[in-house]
Amino acid sequence: MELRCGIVGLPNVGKSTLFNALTQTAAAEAANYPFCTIEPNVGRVNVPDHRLTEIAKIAGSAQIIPTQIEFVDIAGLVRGASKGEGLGNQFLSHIREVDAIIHVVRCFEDENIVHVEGNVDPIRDAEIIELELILADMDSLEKRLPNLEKKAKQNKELLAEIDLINQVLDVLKTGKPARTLVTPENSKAVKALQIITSKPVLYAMNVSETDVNSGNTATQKMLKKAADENAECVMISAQIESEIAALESDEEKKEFLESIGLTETGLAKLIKSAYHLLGLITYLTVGPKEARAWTINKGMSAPQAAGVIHTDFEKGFIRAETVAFDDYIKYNGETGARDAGKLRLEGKEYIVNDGDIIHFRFNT
Ligand SMILES: Nc1nc2c(ncn2[C@@H]2O[C@H](COP(=O)(O)OP(=O)(O)OP(=O)(O)O)[C@@H](O)[C@H]2O)c(=O)[nH]1
Ligand SMILES: [Mg+2]
Repeated sequence: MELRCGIVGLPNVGKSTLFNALTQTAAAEAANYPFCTIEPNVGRVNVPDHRLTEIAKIAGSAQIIPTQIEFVDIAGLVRGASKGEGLGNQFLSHIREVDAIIHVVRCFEDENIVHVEGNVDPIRDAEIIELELILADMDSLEKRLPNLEKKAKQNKELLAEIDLINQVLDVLKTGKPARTLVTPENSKAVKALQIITSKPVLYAMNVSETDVNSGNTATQKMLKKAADENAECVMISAQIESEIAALESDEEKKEFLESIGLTETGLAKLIKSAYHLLGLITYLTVGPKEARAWTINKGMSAPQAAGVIHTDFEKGFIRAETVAFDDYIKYNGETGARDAGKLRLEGKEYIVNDGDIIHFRFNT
């Protein structure tokens, strides 16, 4: 289960700078002219998790395997994109299948960096992007309808999909994103429509180095907007992130962060937010061969969590031998935890917690 995030925003707001820093590659060209990114860039990064290092040390694991997160960087969207303005619209297809949208808004002043709308105003910018995404979704759904209606004459099962599309279109026509209509009951069906505004959104406010701790008037406004929408919002400095990415060792990175009054990288912040936004948690497995992290949905039962490793684990599930991370550390590993009565034998009904260290027993 790999988490995928698509990065959207106006041109020149710092999407590629952020993407580069996140993926620590120079694959996506970042440059001071709008539409610098033409092809979408896909990058995968390891999800930093200090717990893995700690349990690997105790268990003497030969290898550490973190979970990964994928970022897709596309060209900036502009006002009128849905009518063919700019380049961004044609790349929206690259983010139809992501799990979440990272919407980068510019909250930094810099007269040397062209702002396509003339001045810094993240609320206006966010509304432009949202409207373009709504129009793109409407266009995509309306195009599908005639064909579906034709097929539905033979295949009545398609009627439900048509009905859902019409419901979504009604919402989009009022200028609201499709996510406002998503419920636990319809979420799967809506997801299958592969539209963009149904996906949860995380705003990344790109600020200058000097504002990264306390923000500015633009970030205050954005925070309020995000709160009103129940969206996640993080403050990040793409510039700082790229400086951090250029540093070699973790030690240097930590020192640099501390010197500017930060405790974690923007990447860590973004990932935390994305996990929170999507209701994801991590459980761990450990042994002499490897210490490994697995991403699952919060609320998954032990067999479902086992199924993320292998479907056989789910089918043949017997029990989950579980130690909480804190106990694992406190009692110096599995044996110590067992002796202290902290190794639990959990059954089919067990709901996995974040940081559980699990050994699955199963039949094949
Ligand atoms: N001062 C300042 N400049 C930044 C910051 N983030 C990005 N820039 C600069 O802004 C310019 C555009 O950055 P990109 O990352 O290419 O922007 P983009 O959003 O990917 O733009 P498109 O690909 O054209 O949509 C580059 O010259 C960056 O160096 C920042 O936090 N502060
Ligand atoms: Mg770019």
